[in-house]
Amino acid sequence: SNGITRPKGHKVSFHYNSGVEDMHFGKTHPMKPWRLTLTKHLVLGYGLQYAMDTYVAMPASEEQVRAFHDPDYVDFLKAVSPQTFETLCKVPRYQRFIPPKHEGDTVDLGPFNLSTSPGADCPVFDGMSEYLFLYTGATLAATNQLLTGQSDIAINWSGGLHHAHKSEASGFCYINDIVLAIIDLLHLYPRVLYIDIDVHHGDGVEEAFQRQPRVMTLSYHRYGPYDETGHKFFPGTGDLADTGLKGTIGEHFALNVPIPSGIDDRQYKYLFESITARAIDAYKPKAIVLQCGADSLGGDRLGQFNINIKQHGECVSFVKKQGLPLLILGGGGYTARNVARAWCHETALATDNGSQLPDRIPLDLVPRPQAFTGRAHGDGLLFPKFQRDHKNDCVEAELEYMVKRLEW
Ligand code: VJV
Ligand code: CA
Ligand code: ZN
Repeated sequence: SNGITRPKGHKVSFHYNSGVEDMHFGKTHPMKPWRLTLTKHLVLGYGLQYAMDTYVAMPASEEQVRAFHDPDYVDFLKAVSPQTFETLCKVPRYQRFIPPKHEGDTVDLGPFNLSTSPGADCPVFDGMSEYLFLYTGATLAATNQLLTGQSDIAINWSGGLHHAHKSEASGFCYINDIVLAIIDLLHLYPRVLYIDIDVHHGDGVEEAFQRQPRVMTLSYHRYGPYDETGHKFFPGTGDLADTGLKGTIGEHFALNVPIPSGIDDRQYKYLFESITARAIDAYKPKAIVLQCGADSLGGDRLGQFNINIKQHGECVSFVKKQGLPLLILGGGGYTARNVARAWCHETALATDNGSQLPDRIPLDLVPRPQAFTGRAHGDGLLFPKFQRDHKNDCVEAELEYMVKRLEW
């Protein structure tokens, strides 16, 4: 036996549709859906499917997506492809969604911040429409699994696209599956806590719930002054002082933890555990949504933190320990082999198999494709000796200040 067992006392489900894997945002675009293929193969290679219920997700319906998004935007997303984009752009009702052109813009933007230019953050690519409704469908299926009490923890690594707005795509995100999930959870739970450990600020989720107190959003992210190129780290929001929309009953129900580059495991653990514990203690949520963006790992192509897989996973364990219904989602992550390692490890933690994964995949396990050699990826180790290649700008006093500041 491989030692993988079902967790005692709680049920875990895994929601996924491999249809998301074949997509290409563009040749050198940082978002690589095949990182999800790697993740799936590691999860199956270690036999973690025996520790949870696995479901093939159906695509979300347009009606489900309209629970948050503008109906015109949903229609556009359903119909768009590289072939139809130009014609759709000319439809009069979409004209009001064309963003104004800023000075120095290198790409031409169409309605909803979508574009067919190769350098765009949110390109229109072949199969895009299918991709969007599939990752959203998996998140909604996972959510439903929690709502019906069939799972205590539900996982969708293809979800977690936190930047999408009501009628605008942003930062590789088109449909905000997280907002849709939280809207569903609010039908049953009076208070939902959203926690976001992606290296980017979870602006789309924060914005969606900034006017109301039934959702608390808590994002940990890279934030700071302008860099060498004169740009702020994307999306440039999420200051410590931003705590929900002033003058509404939503004020004080958003929390932001802006972090300098190079934060290490010890510093991150201190921030994450003290602030998250304090938030849960004060807010007493009835369900938690955890966005596990893996771009906060050291060595990420876009990220600037020095967190190792072990600490990233400890965030998941810390949240799981609260014993509340938990929706676990993916998000960013641009060094594909590390994304797969982290999310496989976190699937193991969710199912209480965290200590059962050897560095190398046991070969005698299950039938698997020929290509599977029993090595993880790259150096073949699940926990590579790697990382710490970002300049550490973290000032201990600053971290201390944030924890104090956020105590209320
Ligand atoms: O920094 C930005 C915005 C610009 C304008 C658009 N150009 C392409 C880049 C600069 C200001 N966007 C960020 C978006 C990050 C999204 C993160 C998403 C998540 O992890 O939080 C959740 C899934 C950004 N950083 C790097 C790039 N864009 C980038 C985009 C490309 C690219 C290289 C870098 C798009 C296409 C191609 N290369 C070919
Ligand atoms: Ca974040
Ligand atoms: Zn990110």
